[in-house]
Amino acid sequence: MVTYTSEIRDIATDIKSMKIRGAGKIARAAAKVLLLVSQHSKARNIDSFIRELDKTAELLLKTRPTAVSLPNGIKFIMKRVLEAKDSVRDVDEIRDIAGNVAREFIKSSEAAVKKIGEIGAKRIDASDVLLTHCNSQAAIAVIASAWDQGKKVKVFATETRPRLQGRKTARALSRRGIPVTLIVDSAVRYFMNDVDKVIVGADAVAANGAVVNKIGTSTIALVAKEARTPLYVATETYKFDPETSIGELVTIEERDSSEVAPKKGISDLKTVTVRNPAFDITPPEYIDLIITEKGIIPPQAAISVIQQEFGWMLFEKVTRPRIIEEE
Ligand code: RI2
Repeated sequence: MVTYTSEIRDIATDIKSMKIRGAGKIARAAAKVLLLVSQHSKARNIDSFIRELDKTAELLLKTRPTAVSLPNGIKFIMKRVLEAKDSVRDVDEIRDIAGNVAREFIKSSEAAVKKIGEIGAKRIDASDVLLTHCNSQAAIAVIASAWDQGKKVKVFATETRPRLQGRKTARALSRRGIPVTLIVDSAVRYFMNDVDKVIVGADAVAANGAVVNKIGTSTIALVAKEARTPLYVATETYKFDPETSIGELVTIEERDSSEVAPKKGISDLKTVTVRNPAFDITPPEYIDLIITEKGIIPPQAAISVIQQEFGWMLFEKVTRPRIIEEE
């Protein structure tokens, strides 16, 4: 039996309800859960402890299906724990190792966002007008870092229906003194000729360089292409999806209709169906650069990142880190 404290359950529920959201943040929250399980586990032996981590991973992976940062973060931690399994003396030692690896993941994930900001800011010119969509810590890091270097950028932020996360972006940028114009998603084409660069985050990057991000990103990319406005994606390398290199498709999360229209009055009408996909896919031809913490790459180089970062995972068909057999 896994000892789930209320804190652990709350984090899982908050990821599902999107109280905790953003691909990077949910990966860090998942790592924190594994850290808490390691601290609270009452497992008497090494195998039982690993089984507890595995069960917890299963619970976490059910929360949100699209952002690959979540399974990649979990697999990173599980891999390190399993590597240590045969050389530890007892369950306390493996618990310590699991906790330390989870802490290490959280720290390196935060450092990656900062680094993306520094690297990405080099591609922003003084007085650029930028456009961003949804609420991405990585994209905000680039904008904020450019601003901190004295580049007097201005930003269009889309409100991002249906959950209006663009308002969070407007708030975050405004707190730094950055001028922001908040627009409805459908005004993107109206303003695109005033924009120098589009910068968005990612929930997953496929082996062919396609980027999965908040619904509406691919439409913005289309409009940017028409206006010859470059589109940059800011993303940590742990959002690259190794399974796409063996032909797996990224699952697009479809959320409840109530986020789009109230159940009473609209979505209860007999002939009305409400659809609410949370993400879409922007093909590589619409992406100019991908800014990662390891450097800037063209989307076509995504496969190299996957080989370098996740070579160990390739050809291991792991939809969840089921490492040891059920009892
Ligand atoms: P960071 C978000 O997904 C948005 O799609 C955003 O662009 C992406 O995660 C990356 O965010 P959601 O959780 O990791 O709001 O850059 O559905 O913060």
